[in-house]
Amino acid sequence: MRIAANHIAQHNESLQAKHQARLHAVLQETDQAEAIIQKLMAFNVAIPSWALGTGGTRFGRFAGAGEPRNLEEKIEDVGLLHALNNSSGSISLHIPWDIPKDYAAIRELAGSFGLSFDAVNSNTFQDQPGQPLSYKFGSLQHVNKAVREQAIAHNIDVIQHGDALGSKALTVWLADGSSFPGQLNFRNAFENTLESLEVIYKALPSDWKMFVEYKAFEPNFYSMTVGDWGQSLLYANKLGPQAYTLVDLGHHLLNANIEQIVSLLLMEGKLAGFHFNDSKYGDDDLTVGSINPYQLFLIFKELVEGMDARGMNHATDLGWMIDASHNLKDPLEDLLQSVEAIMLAYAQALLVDAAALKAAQLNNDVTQAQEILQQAYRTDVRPLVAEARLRAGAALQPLQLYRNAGVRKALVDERGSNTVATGL
Ligand SMILES: [Mn+2]
Repeated sequence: MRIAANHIAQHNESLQAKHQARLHAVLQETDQAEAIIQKLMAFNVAIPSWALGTGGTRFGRFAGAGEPRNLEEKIEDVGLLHALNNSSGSISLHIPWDIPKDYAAIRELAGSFGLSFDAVNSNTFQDQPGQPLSYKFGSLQHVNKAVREQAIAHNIDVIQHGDALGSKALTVWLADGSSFPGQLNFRNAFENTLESLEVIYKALPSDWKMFVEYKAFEPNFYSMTVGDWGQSLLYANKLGPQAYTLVDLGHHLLNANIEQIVSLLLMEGKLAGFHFNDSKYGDDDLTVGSINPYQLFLIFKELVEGMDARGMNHATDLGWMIDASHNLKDPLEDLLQSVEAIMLAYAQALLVDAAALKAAQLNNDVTQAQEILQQAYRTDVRPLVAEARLRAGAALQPLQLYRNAGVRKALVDERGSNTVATGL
């Protein structure tokens, strides 16, 4: 299914007068509006292929309807999002769930929706049918060299699939670790993992990056072999200039100061990018901005400040991706909300008066520093984000158009009500 351009135009026309009035109000607040709109138009967030179906919890899964049945339909779904918001211009694939049968045809299909291929993700957190050796006790860390070699070969295979599609990064997230004290020798686990990553690193094309994602706990509950940003940074520094630390917002212990982590990783030139989601307790994988939008704003404030300090391009120099799971909502509606939350936080961060903040910091004017941040955070930037979409031919109100156009019903009619997205 595709949303016709004239359908979007009609939708925008019906909302135009109200939009202009709201835009006028925010233009009174800042003289940066035009620059912000340009940056918003250039910004894109990758959609992971596994977020297009219902995720479920470890207690059960309540399937949605009209879920994508194959890679082609996943690309179609991301194409729908991108047509609606002009900010979902790439898809992140998961191997082996999304192995293409025909690379050229898949590239052509993605191109027809204006999509490119973001980082490819390997999977050694579960055993695949027919796999000779098990990852029950880890993959790249495993005490048995043959298991490590199998996991290395899989990661190199993922690089080759990604390369054929035009991806430029491999994301490695390991479930490796231990659930009981004494189970694992920490140093041996680290050394085995490093040695394995070194072999994978050598297989990277020269214009590729390796993203080393960390996670504090789960599925292992005593130790994780890439458990925090310090450990990830150790691996990345030892591996070399193509290796970076990937931050997933849900992969920290409760109340960790993620914005400070981001700031220091950027300072070191080792921040790969982001997996966006939101959480209340652990790795909840909820809709971005649904629980703590202020934290998201503070993170973006550090991203903008840190990237500007290094002269980086906001849109292209880091990897931006959603990594969420949808148990209750329509996945496409959830993703529209998540992308919107990211764009709003980015726009608010761009609004921060950096010079005034620096002056307040140098004067130890704590009150004024807080005022400057909250002035930006409390400005209603929704009209700026909507204007960026309007200029790009996308929808002023993507979620409203998605519902009014009956997109989910059309997908159910086409795919059936009992589909289960591949890989889930
Ligand atoms: Mn992640």
